[in-house]
Amino acid sequence: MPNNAERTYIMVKPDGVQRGLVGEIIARFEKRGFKLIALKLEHATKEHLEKHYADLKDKPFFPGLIKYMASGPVVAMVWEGLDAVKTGRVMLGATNPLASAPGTIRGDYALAVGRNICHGSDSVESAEKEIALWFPEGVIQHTMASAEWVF
Ligand code: RTP
Repeated sequence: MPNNAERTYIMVKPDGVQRGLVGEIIARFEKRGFKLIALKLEHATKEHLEKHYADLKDKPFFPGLIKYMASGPVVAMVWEGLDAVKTGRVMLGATNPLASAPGTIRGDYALAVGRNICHGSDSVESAEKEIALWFPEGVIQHTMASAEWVF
């Protein structure tokens, strides 16, 4: 991984998968210049999702969040590139789609905070934990034949 690159965990939530937005979301990250490191479709268990959202366990919406996230498969991905964590969050848009700017994924495709299509790590530290949780098998190392400015 280049010195200036970081990795982020991006997930298409069950509503994004059901609505056929997987390709659109992948395309946005590819076109922006990020490098795909890992990808899989997974129907996560409630126990697994409770680990992913452990920081929110005391929130009133936690049970509903877990039920929603366990309602169907998600697409788990790792993307790498310059400022991947922060830029990934910008590309997703604000958590509540009512506040998400047009042009962002949520701002273009979502209306409700409880059905906001996608997830992105909020810090490098969270990304490391989330990548380890969703890809315990590890991720493959590969190089792409591309110009060095494509991260
Ligand atoms: P995410 O982890 O999914 O990327 O979302 P986030 O960091 O932008 O927001 P966070 O506060 O961590 O919330 C996680 C997810 O919980 C759902 N949520 N529902 N008031 C509510 O009903 C409510 N608030 C949050 C959303 O699906 C949010 O993405």
